[in-house]
Amino acid sequence: MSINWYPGHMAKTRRLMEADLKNIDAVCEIVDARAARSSRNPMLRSLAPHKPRMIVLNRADQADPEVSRKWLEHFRSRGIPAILADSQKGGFAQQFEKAVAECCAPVIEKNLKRGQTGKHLRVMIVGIPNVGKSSFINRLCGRKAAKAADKPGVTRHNEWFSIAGFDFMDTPGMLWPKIESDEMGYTLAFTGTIPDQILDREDLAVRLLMRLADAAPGACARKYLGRDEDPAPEYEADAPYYYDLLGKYAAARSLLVSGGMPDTERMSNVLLDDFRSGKLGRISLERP
Ligand SMILES: Nc1nc2c(ncn2[C@@H]2O[C@H](COP(=O)(O)OP(=O)(O)OP(=O)(O)O)[C@@H](O)[C@H]2O)c(=O)[nH]1
Ligand SMILES: [Mg+2]
Repeated sequence: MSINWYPGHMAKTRRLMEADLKNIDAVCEIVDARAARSSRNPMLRSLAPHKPRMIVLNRADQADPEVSRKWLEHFRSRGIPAILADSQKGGFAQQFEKAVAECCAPVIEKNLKRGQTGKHLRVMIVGIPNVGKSSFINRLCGRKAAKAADKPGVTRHNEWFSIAGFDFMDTPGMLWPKIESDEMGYTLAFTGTIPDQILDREDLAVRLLMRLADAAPGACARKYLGRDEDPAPEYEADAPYYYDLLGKYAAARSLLVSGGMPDTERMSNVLLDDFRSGKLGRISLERP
């Protein structure tokens, strides 16, 4: 696979971010709790190496809670303040403020020394596309301030939003120019970071089935076949077996093309949508 999705606006985003760095106190990276490795942008580390940073594991409602707890430990043990968030529900404001205070301790001290007690902390919210940056800000602001929608590439400009004590800068989702590893690229495709239009959804669905067999054994069998396990493999090779399985799920849901063959294309859409919307359960594709 060569996922090489780096539209022009991402290069522009990078330039704008660099220009705005002098105006901020901290960088808060929003990461997908279901894929906390692949959803971190390696470019961001080099972009602001000297700014205090923290991590929000968003979409925690869709991830395996036990795995998320391990990711929290992982980041905290490396000295990076981290919290879990469900930006559809909220309820993380206090924890977030505590984490910002932790990573901005030197800034807060400096402001106090200068007598600037009411000065807002300015936090740049960054992350890959569609991870929930704007939704996260909306939860903190308690209103639909920033535009958010279920597709990548919604936010197009840097924009400031304020609440008592804080200014947040929403930024467009940013990927890096070339996703080197196939596994990482597919993970980002499964979670909806890369638009499906540039990918073969059937191929993606078969690959997702292969990943789910490891990450959440039995989840698809329960959802689509009403049993705990998938039928045993009849083939040596993986891909034909999983393609066949996709057909079995399609048949069980009566998704058929004319002639009665399973409609694996429609089933691919169902599977990808179900995974992305959490209908297969709380599943984490990556562990620390
Ligand atoms: N289940 C769940 N859905 C979420 C969460 N956060 C965001 N979403 C959904 O994810 C979709 C994308 O959210 P946005 O806030 O637009 O994401 P973004 O990172 O700002 O996206 P871009 O601006 O396109 O980079 C929306 O449909 C949100 O409702 C979350 O914590 N849990
Ligand atoms: Mg956005």
